[in-house]
Amino acid sequence: MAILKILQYPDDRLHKKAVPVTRVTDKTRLLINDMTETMYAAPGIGLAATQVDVHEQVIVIDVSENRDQLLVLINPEIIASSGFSDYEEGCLSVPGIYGKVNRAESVTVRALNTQNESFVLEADGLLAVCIQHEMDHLAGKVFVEYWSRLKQTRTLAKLKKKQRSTM
Ligand code: QAP
Ligand code: CO
Repeated sequence: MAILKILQYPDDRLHKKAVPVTRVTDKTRLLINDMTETMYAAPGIGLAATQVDVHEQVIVIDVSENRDQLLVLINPEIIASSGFSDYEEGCLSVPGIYGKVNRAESVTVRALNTQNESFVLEADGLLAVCIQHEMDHLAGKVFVEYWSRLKQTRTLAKLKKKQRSTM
């Protein structure tokens, strides 16, 4: 296993659109193992392949308290959604920046597991928010891009300042 480098916002590669995995193979499972290790080490609750510069539709998530309920979503599709929520979100690609995004409260997702089998999952609460956040990454969208122009400009300034101070 290996810890992968996580792309840091702003980076054009975070805007690439991920392609579906044609067949889940050992190569896919290797990527998933590395992404899982990277997410737990960060530590984070979700990571999309886009964030490690692999533009395939693969997501790992673990929102559990004990960090022992890994969820892998390959080629995820939201087939139903309802309600509204506005959780305070963060992102491993945008460290130190947190803010609310309007999302669905519950989602039903269809995806493939690591054995190339299709399954359906109903999620709500933090898990539902996390699934939507990570699926946005696969579509090339970062959560701060939902914010107003003003708030995005301030966010970029803050990130730039932080970059300078850690050089
Ligand atoms: C996405 O984000 C998420 O700023 C996953 O300094 C987050 O794992 C979806 C992290 C919240 C819904 C709600 C962020 C770690 C981790 C930071 C993460 C940081 C260190 C973010
Ligand atoms: Co993120």
